[in-house]
Amino acid sequence: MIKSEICDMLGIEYPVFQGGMAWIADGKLAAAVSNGGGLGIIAAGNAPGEYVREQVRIAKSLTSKPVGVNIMLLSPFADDVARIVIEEKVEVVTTGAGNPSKYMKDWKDAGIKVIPVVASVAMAKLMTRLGASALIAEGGESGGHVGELTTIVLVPQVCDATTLPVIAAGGIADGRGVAAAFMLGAQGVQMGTRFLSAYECTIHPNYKEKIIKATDLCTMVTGKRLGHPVRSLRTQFARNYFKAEYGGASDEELEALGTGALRLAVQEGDNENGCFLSGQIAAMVKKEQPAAEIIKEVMEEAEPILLRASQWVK
Ligand code: TUI
Repeated sequence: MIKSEICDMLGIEYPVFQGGMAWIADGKLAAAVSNGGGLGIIAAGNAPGEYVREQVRIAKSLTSKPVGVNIMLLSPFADDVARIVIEEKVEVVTTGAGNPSKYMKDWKDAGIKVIPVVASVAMAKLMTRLGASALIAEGGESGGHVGELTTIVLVPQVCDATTLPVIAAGGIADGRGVAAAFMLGAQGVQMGTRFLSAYECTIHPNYKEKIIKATDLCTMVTGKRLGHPVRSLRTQFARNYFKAEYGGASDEELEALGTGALRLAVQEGDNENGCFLSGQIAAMVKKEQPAAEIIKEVMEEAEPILLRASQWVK
């Protein structure tokens, strides 16, 4: 059994976080992951604070285990959500797509464990200084908002820059990825794309099918021109957006193209206008299965790989 410091710190059985996927990671999915021994995380995304409060209450009605909330810092509702996680006594807050410095003191005073996503060494150092409990080092193989560095390059540098436990994210969907993350110095993993295939993940069936049928070169990054690069499946929508981006569309036209695209993918399975966020590892997601089974399977796969690694040492 693979146990690490992060398991004791958070009171979880397996060092596995479920990524806070906007429009996707609701209270039901988070509770299923937490009941399976990982850390389930509700995504605030761009949703109003009251939606997040409702999802926290749903999760807490379904599990007695700790549950986290991911705050997407580009959201117009980030301030509201930052307050609501305190009111709802959420145990763990993760943050994404920005710098959470201005909230850190209030969260820490409320006893919340703050685990920011960092995409650079500078951010890792800053978050360590401001009292984060751990760090998620997310490489650009991940789905959604992406940084510049890959997981294999980012994780060891973040490990060197901090004394905190590091959770690796981006490109991890099976035991080999978990073992590799541990080899790089991480002591836990966060997976997003793999949990898209969980039974308890209530995305549109078209979305699940696209993930399960995905192949190695199935994702692309759009949005760089407006400063918010996002990795998604290489659908007609993504190609059209990319063409508009580099074909002279105005900023306003690009904003209009992107508006509502995540919701259209998740709720309507809209092939033409939906933006199906996905990590590069989608090709390795093979079937629908319960969240608890995913966690157990991935961690059990990692064990013999980690044990075997020492055979090469002569
Ligand atoms: O946040 C994510 N992934 C996301 S958020 C999202 S919703 C969205 N919608 C429209 C535009 C943009 C996002 C979909 N997927 N992952 C965590 C993550 N955070 N990856 C990289 C970062 C990051 C990047 C820069 C964290 C901190 C950072 O610091 C920059 C700074 O402010 O110095």
